[in-house]
Parts: sequence; C-alpha cells; structure tokens
Amino acid sequence: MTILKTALCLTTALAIATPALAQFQERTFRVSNGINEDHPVATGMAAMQECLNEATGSAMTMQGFWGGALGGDLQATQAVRSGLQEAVVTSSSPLVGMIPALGVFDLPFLFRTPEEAYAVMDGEFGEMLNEKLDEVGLVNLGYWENGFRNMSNSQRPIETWEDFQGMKVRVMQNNIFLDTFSNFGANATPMSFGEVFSALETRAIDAQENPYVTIDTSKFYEVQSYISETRHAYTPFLFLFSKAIFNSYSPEEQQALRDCATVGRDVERAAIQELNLESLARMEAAGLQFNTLSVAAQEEMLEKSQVVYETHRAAIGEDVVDQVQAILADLRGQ
Ligand code: TK8
Repeated sequence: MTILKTALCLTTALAIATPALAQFQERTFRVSNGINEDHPVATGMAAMQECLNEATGSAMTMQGFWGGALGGDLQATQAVRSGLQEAVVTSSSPLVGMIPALGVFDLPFLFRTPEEAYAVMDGEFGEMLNEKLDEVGLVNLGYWENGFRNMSNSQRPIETWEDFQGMKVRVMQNNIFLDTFSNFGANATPMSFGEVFSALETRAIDAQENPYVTIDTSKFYEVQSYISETRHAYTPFLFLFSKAIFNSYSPEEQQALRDCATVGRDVERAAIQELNLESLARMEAAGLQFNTLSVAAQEEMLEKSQVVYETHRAAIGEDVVDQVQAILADLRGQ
C-alpha cells in the first residue's frame, strides 16, 4: 500500500470513528405558542426541524407547546428573557411596553402587501429592531408571519368605521391598538389572547381582530357571526430565543438555529398565504356572513387613523417611524 493510500484509509477510518458533527450537542428546546397546532407556524416548525436534523446530525430537537400551554405571549417572553425557557413565537404587539419601537407594526394600515412587510422586516430595519430585542435578552431568529388582521364580531357587518360605534372590541395589549379602535368609536378592551375565546363566547366582548387563519384555527368563528375584511394592520410573529441560553451554544449551533429558522419562516409564510382563503371559505361554510369594504370606506378609515400616527410617533420613536415610511415610499416608487 502506498503512503498516500494508507493516509486516505486512515482519514476515512477517523471520519467514521469521530462523530462527523462534534460541534453539535444533544439539545432539546421548548417553543411556546399561543396559537393552536393546526396553525401554519407548526408547518414552519416542522420544516425548521427537518433543516436542524440535517445541519446538526439530529442533535437539536424542538418541542412545540400550543394554545398558550406555557403561558401567554408576554408571560412566555418573560420566561425566555430570564433563561427559564428557550423559545417563544409571539406577536410583537404585547411586547411594545418592553420595546416601544415594536409599536411601529401596530400603526394602522402601515403595510399594503405581505411583500412590503417582508422587505421591511427582513432588511436593515428588522435588524435594527433585533438589536433592541437583543438588549433586553432576546435573540430574534426571524420574523414569521402572523399576517393582515381582519374583524370578526357578533353584531353587524363592519362596512365603514362608523359601524364600530359602541362595539366591545378585544385589542392586543398596547396603547396603539387601544387608540386605533377607540378612535373609531369602539369600546376597546385590551386582553391577552388566551382569554379571547371565552370572552367572545360569554359575550363579555362583541368583537376581536386577527388574521383569517387564526380566527379559524383558534375557533373564534364558532362564537362569532360576521367577518369583515379590514386589513387594518399587519403584525408579525417573532421567533425569540433566550439570549442567555443562545450564548451558551457553540457558534455552529447558533448558526444552524438562525439558518433553519429562516427556512421555517419561508415555509410558514407560504403556508399562511395558501391557507388564508381556505380558512375564510371554511368560516363562510360554517355560516358566518362575510363582507369587504368599499374603496371609499377604506380610504375614510385610513384617513381617520392618521391621528394615531401623530399620537404615537414620539413614543415609538420619530426616527423609527420616519425610517419605515421612507422605506415604504421607496418601495412604492414615491
Ligand atoms: C397568539 C397571539 C395572536 C395575536 C393576538 O399568541 O394576540 O391576537 O394575533 O396570534 O400572538
């Protein structure tokens, strides 16, 4: 046997003997969700897991918890911050008290299309917000889709903003959402997601707003009569990992998490786009009355909402609002 051949054989033997992916340790981490397991976030997480299996030799395993089993968005995020729990998929909106700049996503009618939202979130602007999340102990692995929010209620179709008069609307827990609906004349009630179904069922509230897929998978439609397409806000999900735990992982493990979260994100976004109309059809088939708004009514609603921008611009950060508006103007060719 030549020296070269011997060397080759040795290398092969070594490669078999040493685990090829020694930089990856066996790790299991919990991912808390408020939404149910039939929501496309689960589809995204399955794709992320497949990617992690490949990248880490099946060393990293995610465990999804659903329906708020590990607490609501805010509670789970606090557990992640303090390193008691590894990860959470949360809406940005309940975290505005912690990071005021995240309130930018709650500004009414900010985005017109998912593509606009993706361009903003996946670029430098999203990075800037990630740095703010990092400062409070949260590593954002990516902006997953929650989506464009629409109304459901038990009273009447929403055809113009005036139809909100006196309606008891559940809003996510921040002042921007509260003001948006108060400004339409609604009786806006901040409430965590986990309380919404029973509040609708007992008629403690009349209305809630969420993307179709959530109204469907969280079964809100079972206790509602009307669905109105308002698209009044696009809010993202953040895939947040505990910074304390993330920092204890090897650079290779950290990279695998980041890369695979992006793979999962893309699958999840596509799944939502696909499921949106299916969800709406299912709810209509279940007897809900559906309507869209006329262009004139949409424009009125948008105009009526401008005051919310003025009221909250300073709290969100002048520079933050200016920056996002500049990016959007650019995308729209204005
Ligand atoms: C699920 C929530 C939900 C959000 C809400 O935990 O609270 O209405 O849209 O998706 O984050």
